[in-house]
Amino acid sequence: MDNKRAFMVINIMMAGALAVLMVLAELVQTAGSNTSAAATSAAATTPLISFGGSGVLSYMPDTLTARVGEAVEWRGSLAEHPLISVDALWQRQASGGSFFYTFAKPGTYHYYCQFHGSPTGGMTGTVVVQ
Ligand SMILES: [Cu+2]
Repeated sequence: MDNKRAFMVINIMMAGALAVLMVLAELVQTAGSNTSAAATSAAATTPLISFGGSGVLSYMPDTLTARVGEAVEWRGSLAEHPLISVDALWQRQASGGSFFYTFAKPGTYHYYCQFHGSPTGGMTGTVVVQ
């Protein structure tokens, strides 16, 4: 095989490999979008706020939208981060790893960590109920 022919063979092989890669990338993308769609619908059924992981003094997400009559879950160490409602809907919840609250009326509800926040700042969060 001369150099010219060898070069052509390599080119054809590269084109084939590229086509395979493009098909694989499309498959991965499709699988990825299916996974995120499933995660989105799961999040829609269980509004979740997590907090206090790895020394992070914030709530994730810091603003959550929920529906009237839907239970919202706060998941984290309530002993290290007692949860206080600014509107006095609930007070310190020091037991267990989760706190659930169902909002009965639409509105904007603010809350904070007793140790690392206050009604006006620090470790705070908001639930918007529609
Ligand atoms: Cu805290």
